[in-house]
Amino acid sequence: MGFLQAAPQLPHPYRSDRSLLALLDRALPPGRRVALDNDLDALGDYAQMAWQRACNTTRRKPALTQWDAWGRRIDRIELTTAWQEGPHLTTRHAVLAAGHADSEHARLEEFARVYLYHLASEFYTCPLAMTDGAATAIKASGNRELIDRVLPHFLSRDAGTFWLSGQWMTENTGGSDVGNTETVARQDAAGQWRLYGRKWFSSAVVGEAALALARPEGAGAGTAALALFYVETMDGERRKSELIIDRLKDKLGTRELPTAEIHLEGLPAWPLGELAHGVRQVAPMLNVTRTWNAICAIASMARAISLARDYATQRQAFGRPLIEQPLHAQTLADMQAEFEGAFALAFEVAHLLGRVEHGVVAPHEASLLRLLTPLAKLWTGKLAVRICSEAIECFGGAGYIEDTGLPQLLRDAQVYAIWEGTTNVLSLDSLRALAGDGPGALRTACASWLDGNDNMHAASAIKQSLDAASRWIDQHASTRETLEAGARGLAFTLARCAAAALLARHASWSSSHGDPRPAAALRRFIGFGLDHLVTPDADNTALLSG
Ligand code: MFK
Repeated sequence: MGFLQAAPQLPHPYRSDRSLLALLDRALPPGRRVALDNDLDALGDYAQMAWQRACNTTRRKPALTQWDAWGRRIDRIELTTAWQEGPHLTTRHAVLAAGHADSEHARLEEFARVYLYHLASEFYTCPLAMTDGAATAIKASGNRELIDRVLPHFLSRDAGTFWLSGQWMTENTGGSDVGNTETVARQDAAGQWRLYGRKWFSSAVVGEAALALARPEGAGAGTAALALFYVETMDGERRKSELIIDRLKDKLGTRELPTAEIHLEGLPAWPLGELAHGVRQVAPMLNVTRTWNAICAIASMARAISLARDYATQRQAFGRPLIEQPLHAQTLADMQAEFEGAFALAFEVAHLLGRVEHGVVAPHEASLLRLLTPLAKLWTGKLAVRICSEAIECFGGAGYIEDTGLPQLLRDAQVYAIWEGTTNVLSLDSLRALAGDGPGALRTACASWLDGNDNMHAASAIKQSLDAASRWIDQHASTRETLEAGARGLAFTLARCAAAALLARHASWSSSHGDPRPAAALRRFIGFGLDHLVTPDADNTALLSG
């Protein structure tokens, strides 16, 4: 046998992640930091084990069996090993419970766990995100009976009592335009609400509960007439007969995740609140799941870079390791710099969410959270695809080979730009946030993050891009079509400005603690440019005609 290339090794995802370690040291009081360490260490161990296990076993997919041998409808879904382990990992390490603890740092501590657990969980984090979002929306509804019934299950620290919740919004009529929802809610003779309709993307169908949008019978058309309902899916050990699983989706990625098409044929349901404005009621859930999306996106970037960097130290080409080849080293450094900006923004959203929920914020910070949430989601979703694509190229042909485990990183990353709203839908959502106090809140925040910073170049580049964005908004404020056509460029500009200012704050802290690397990342990040504004063409018809 001739030359054999060693496989890339995954460094410990917690102990080797200097961005996460430094963030927690900077942001958490020492007592909380120490208390968190055991869970993060254990989740890092699990992630390392799961990577090894995936490398050494044949990949499995969930399987749906609709009928038993005797003709009874059973809709049984067999899950992969990581999914079977999901409830135990989640409850043992308080992945969800931590986020609802009574502390302004609760969300930061939750999302540090999510970041480490995500890839090892094989996207079990998708229904966990839904469960976290459902817990948040139910709390916000103030529905005491429901809060007392479900929160002990959703936030349980015991796998035996833990429940997963889904979010059933998407229908054939639209993943984005949920105002077209066709599912109907009807009251039976006993006054019980029941749902009838088809839900097209149900990623938590193995769960015990869900929040579902439906149109009460006789209500008008459009978004405002929709109501938000809570449903339970199980009758003891059996799935309720009014919930029928039609099939599992055959997806580009996230194949361990049993995403299903389902029918509701009179499933009992309970309204969360008033029988209208369901989208307004589900919005707290959307904003939480979009934060999960951003954290999961940076987890994919971290994994891709970590493997590519390890490989670059071992793989020799043209007489030296790849890491010593100037262009390869530059490519890895560029990926790292973009990742550090994305990391800073995603975790700021996570921390801010907890601070807003606990009322420990400056006056502008609730509006800031409303704006940064879609910005972080849309920008990290796209960046994850770019970084994962670049990373698999770092392995040459090996990166294109299925059983290296590398192509899966790219296929899975594509979901971040789609799940919980596409890039364009999120760009339009950021216009909603900008219509309020968003622009002022972002300027105030960037100024405070840059306060006392001696990197004049970064401060000036951020200010220039924010000024350009403000001029752009003023210029197009009265032309809705133009504003919408340019919303993506505007959103990318604002996301990058916020990320750069946060990275500057972190670089300043790191430099004073003896680590110059975040400052180097900031220089590269600014070097890529912050301004992505494009003036949309007044008339795209000519360009788009066949
Ligand atoms: C990981 C595994 C993945 C597996 C594969 C998955 C593949 C993909 C499956 C999917 O389908 S994911 C897609 C999930 N769908 C979405 O995320 C919804 C996308 N659409 C939107 O986000 C729309 O913006 C939205 C439906 C929320 C609203 O659009 P509308 O119908 O035009 O409603 P409208 O009138 O603008 O907003 C209704 C209310 O909600 C307003 O408040 P008021 O009633 O007080 O006026 C809005 O201000 C409020 N609202 C909307 N978005 C909000 C919000 N409030 C707070 N935060 C937000 N983000």
